Amino acid sequence: MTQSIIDVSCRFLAQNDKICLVCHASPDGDTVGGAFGLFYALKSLGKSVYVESFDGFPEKFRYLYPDNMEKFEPKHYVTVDVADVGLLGDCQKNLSFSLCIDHHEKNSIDARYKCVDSGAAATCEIIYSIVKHLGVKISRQIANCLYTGISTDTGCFRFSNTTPQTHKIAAELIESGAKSCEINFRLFEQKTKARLKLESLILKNLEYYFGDRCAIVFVTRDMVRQAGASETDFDEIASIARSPIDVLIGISAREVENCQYKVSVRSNQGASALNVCKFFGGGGHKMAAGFKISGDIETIKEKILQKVYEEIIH
Ligand SMILES: [Mn+2]
Repeated sequence: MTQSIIDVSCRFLAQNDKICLVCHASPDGDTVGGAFGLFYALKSLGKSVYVESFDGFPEKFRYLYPDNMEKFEPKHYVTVDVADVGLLGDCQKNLSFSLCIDHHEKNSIDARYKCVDSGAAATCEIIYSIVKHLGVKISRQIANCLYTGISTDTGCFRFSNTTPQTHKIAAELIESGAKSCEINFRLFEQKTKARLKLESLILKNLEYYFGDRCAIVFVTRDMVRQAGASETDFDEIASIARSPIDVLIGISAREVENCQYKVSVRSNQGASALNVCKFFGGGGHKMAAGFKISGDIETIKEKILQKVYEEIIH
């Protein structure tokens, strides 16, 4: 990312006040961590600032946000980790945005200033540069926020978006007091009972095909009910089907409405999840893609397996 975009963004933030930072729907660690990292930095400069999430802030990020936040009529809206207005609440969609800070490849937010770097593993990497450039000392609180975002979006530094720069920033955040072990334990090891029950049902129903090179599972509404799972229990659930050692393509099809399925496809080196999903009108990244389909389980399964067969036997 060019330094000048950071310069422009910092000049805007330094020269303006009464700022509302906006998070995306189903807020994750990057949007919440990024927004609050910047929130604490701007607060330390004496600014009036608050964070808005129309979807609320998940309990699992309770350690990142303050008990009370004073709201006011903002002069400026700044989006954090929001790729598209479709990820905002109805009352936010038509706001005029002063600054957009993001790392998604396709960012369609209409903002006066755009600070978008698709080479960054997380929006929190960009916020890190902004905070440093603003001359704000990275406090322990800011460090915890930014570390949470980076660890979230890199799947604990396992995904291919992780760069040497990612590790360098993470190291500096730990030096500034980020509680990396505690955060990673919370994010990647600790689970609700409902989530564990859901995982056990998924493992029980996982089917293998093509000499174990494909694993597929249908997550029905009945299974979700049985587990007592809620929306947050589905984070990264699609990766379970890809985890068995010989699997090239792992598929999880979640029933969202009666006989309507949201299909998540994950692939390992040597196969493209995206190829499979494109055929069904979906999209995504090479190793992680998805699509929607309706019908009965057996018919859908047959169609998907046919396409997977073509993808892995070519
Ligand atoms: Mn992100």
